[in-house]
Amino acid sequence: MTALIGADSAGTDSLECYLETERERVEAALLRAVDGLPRSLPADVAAAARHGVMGGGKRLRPVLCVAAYGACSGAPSTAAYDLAASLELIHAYSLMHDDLPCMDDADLRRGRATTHREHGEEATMRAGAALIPAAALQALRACGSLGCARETTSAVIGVLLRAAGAGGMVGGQWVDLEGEGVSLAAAELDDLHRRKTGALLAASLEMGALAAGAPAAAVEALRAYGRAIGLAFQIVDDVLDATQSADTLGKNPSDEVHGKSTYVSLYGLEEARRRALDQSTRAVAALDEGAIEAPMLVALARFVVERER
Ligand code: GRG
Repeated sequence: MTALIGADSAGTDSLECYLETERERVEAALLRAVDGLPRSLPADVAAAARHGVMGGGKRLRPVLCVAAYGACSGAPSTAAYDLAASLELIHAYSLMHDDLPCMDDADLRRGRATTHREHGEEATMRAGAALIPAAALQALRACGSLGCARETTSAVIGVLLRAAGAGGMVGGQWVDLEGEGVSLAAAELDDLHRRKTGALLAASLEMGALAAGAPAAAVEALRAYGRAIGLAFQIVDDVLDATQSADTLGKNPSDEVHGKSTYVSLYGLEEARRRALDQSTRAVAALDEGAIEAPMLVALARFVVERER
């Protein structure tokens, strides 16, 4: 299988160009999604949702989804970006709720005021809740536009909702909250992050592959790639939290403040970095094993460990 995008080269310049173009397409899909939110939403809730969704960010999950779709079918269309936007709606809600005073109590996200600081706690809570079913509807409509069969549509939405739910992101967040001030063992930390961060990242790849009608072996290879970069991503997140300033991160480093166990507290900086690199290498090996030729996914595995925010 060959990726449509960037099949010739995956150097740093081409990765930056690719990411910029892809982010613009994702932004356009997100704008369509936000403009399409139910008119019944009260104005303050709709404004909070717009703030949370359109607030920038790396857009890594949708980019991965479209990259997987492209690697399996060769032709990402507008509808593929609409499908990918469903993941970002879930991600946006999780950040909006995570920043609330009852959780991280954060003032800054992506270099600007968090949604509740701008629109109030109540509107932010409601907007976050409204984004969950909106994401499922978004995926449902996109699968329709992509011409997915009924069983494929159901599999794609199942992957999204399971990754977002108690066995995935929400469950990981519970473990994270319960783990504040407690020293977690390595296996517990892996489990926490496989759920809290890794599940949605892996779902991004799996959804793209499923929607493209990829054979089971390719779906499995992309899922394995997703799991590995999910772990690499989180290890790097801990490294950045321990080493970077709020200016660079666009948010205040908070792991130490909240007494969280991190890969840095467990292994130290150097070993944490080595483990992130190891997971990135495993991700690329999973693509090779699945005979998936996708230079941009290879480059994205590198981007995940080399990123600075
Ligand atoms: C009430 C238990 C409970 C759950 C609600 C709040 C919540 C659901 C889940 C939170 C999950 C969470 C905060 C995951 C964070 C994962 C993470 C590392 C986010 C940062 O992702 P990036 O770096 O951010 O991709 P950008 O800004 O680039 O989009």
